[in-house]
Amino acid sequence: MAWIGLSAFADDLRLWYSRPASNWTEALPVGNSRLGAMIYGGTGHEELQLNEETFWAGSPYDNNNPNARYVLPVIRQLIFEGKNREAQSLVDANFFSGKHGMSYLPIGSLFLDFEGHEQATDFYRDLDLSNATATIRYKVNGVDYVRTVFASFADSVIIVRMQAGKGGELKFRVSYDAPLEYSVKVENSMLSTLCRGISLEGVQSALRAECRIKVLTDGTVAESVDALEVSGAQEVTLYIAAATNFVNYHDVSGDAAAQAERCLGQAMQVSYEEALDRHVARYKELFDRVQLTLGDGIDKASRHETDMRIRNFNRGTDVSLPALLFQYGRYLLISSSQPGGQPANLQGIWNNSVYAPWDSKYTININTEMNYWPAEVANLAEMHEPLFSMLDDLSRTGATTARNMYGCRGWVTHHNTDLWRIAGPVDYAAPGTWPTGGAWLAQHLWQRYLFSGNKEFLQRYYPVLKGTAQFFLDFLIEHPQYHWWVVAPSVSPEHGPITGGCTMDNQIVFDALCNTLQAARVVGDRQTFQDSLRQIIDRLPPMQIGRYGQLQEWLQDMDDPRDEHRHISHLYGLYPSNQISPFRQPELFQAAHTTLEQRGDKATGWSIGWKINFWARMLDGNHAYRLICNMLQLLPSDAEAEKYPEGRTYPNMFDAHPPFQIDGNFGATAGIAEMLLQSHDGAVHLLPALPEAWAEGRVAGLRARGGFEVDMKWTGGTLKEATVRSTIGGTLRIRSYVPLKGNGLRKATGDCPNALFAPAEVKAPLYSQELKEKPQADVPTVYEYDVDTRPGKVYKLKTI
Ligand code: FUC
Repeated sequence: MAWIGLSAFADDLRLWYSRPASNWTEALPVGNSRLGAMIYGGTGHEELQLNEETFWAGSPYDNNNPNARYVLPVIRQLIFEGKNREAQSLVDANFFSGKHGMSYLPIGSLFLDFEGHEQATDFYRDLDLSNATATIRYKVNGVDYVRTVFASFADSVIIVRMQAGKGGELKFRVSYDAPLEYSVKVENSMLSTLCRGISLEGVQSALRAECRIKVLTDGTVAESVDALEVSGAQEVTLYIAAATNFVNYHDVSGDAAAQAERCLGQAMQVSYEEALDRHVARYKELFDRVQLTLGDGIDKASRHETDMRIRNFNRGTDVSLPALLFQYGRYLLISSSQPGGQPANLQGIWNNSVYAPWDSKYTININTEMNYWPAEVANLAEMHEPLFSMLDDLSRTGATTARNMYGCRGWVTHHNTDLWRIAGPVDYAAPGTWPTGGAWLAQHLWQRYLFSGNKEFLQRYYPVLKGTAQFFLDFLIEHPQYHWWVVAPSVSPEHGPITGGCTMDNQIVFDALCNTLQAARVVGDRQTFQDSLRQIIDRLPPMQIGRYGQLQEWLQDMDDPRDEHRHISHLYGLYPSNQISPFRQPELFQAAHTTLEQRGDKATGWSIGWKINFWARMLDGNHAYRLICNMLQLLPSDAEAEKYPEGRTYPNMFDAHPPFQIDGNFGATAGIAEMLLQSHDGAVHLLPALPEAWAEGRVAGLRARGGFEVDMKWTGGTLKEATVRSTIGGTLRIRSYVPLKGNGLRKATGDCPNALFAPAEVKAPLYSQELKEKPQADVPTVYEYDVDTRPGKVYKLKTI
């Protein structure tokens, strides 16, 4: 039996602990997108809490209220007359269906009970991000026991391998329980379980989850009514397969039992060793694309348990923990979002509650987008695919919503959706009146194109992107006072009144129309359509700078400089979009800076994740790092949230809103990447926001827009060398704080050399009458170079 020793390398990619988990946020997640398990690692009593990504409450339904169409003109009139409360009441009465979205459900837990193992010694458990396996080991009466768990990326099962250091010593009970109505059958060394979904808000339940738990062993297996008893074994392999009858958002005619059995049958055709090899090989193909070392490569901190590292992080001696956080986000995305599967929801795929916070569904006024921010830059483009497939679905359900509720072409989605791809407004007016969710999500299609240059991909998804623009061409209305074309009714997400033309909407509409226009040119759509987009783009509101020097959140200058609300939606234009750039609109950049200062550094988990990215875009590495410090504060458990009000990371490194939401993990991964590499304005910026705390380091495999892949090394806080691989050719414009030399490198001249990610043409900002002086931004000096690249070629750059 090979023990994993404790090493002291900064690149150590393990989360490890000397005790079993005592609650869910101490348990460790494995997943292959379809199946997920939270592993507690108990010695006497082990629990694997299980999920299957398509097990949700309800059945196909929609949540459109066609009354909206009839009251829409009145609501708009009220908003333009400043009667926002009256408008809100009308929205509340006519836009909602009483259906708030179905919840994502757990499929139960597998229990392993080892009598006499309660008092174990030499306990160790880990999750190894380098090979996506979890290990538990301990000693009882001088005998070593080891358990290895992985959710196979090659086969659609979870495999648990148990070994004893001495023949015949393994003896345990296998059982199952679930928080929902279920039944268990036992035969052929296998538990077959059936778990029923739930009805919610009048939507009948249609889904059932079938699970198969099969034991293979060199010992014996006895069967009781609802459990298996394994004894006299030295080795046991346990296979877990599960499936539901979900086929797609309008079809639930699948055969769950047959599918679970097919997965089990296929997985059992190969030996355990081969299954493990295949799993690890498939995973490494994705995970190993990016390496990040912070510090000098050797770090004493990684000798400490992960929860201790988080607890101590703010003492400032653990340089490499953010690298583990970065890679954990990549691990979680690989584990929760595989091609052909569902997109990662609010909790990825890991949920133990029938009534999870916010139903563990898709909140698309920030959270679902944030889940996918790392996909391209952190070199996991394939993981983006489930989101694209959801966009395909939403473009259909959302077309019905657009037509029935607003009488518009194209498609629309509001601030939430679920497995059934509802597109109507959810909850009530204040958060739910927001018809720009689908358009934001759809910008991921354009980003995928910018990172890959893949025209076939763009052609394939062009109708989805175009559908968002078509919706706005019909839906936008001229504001009678300002004469700009605005979205009304709407809200600045979860903040402020029902309104028209809030800044985030203006920015999202700008992207939806401009990016569709650029895509239309690539795929060769009609000139008349392109002209109609151009005309409206010219009539959108500009970004405005208010009396406190802030970027205005609304058309009216009504921001409160003491407001610390977690949503900073009007900075969408700074990140993830690039409408506010230090190099092109220094005044807007400064206004965004003022807004960030006003909102402060304290926030919920995902909001901290967003702020890391914002400060990276501010080119302020030390401030971005301060936000990482705020995120890496231990919250031992939800029960202790009051005692640890600043806690934002659980012992298992899941991000704490609190409660657990996975978006913060993904926001952190994207933010760390954004600190090291940015690609906006047609330029690839090397080390744009490196904090002093990361004076030494190296990174390999980050992706930039324009199809470039970048490796970098730095010492003393300064870039030393970089390697850029070009996948599709084209002009590479490099931005750096230090002068560079390299083959073919020449001083940059002219504008936007790379048509693939040229800067957005944003209107000049407007200033408040009360603002005495134009904001002046302190934009650092950069060196800019151009290289003409060829596909497949590598370009080596060094500092002079
Ligand atoms: C948005 C946020 C909340 C929470 C929820 C799931 O509504 O405002 O903070 O993250 O999504």
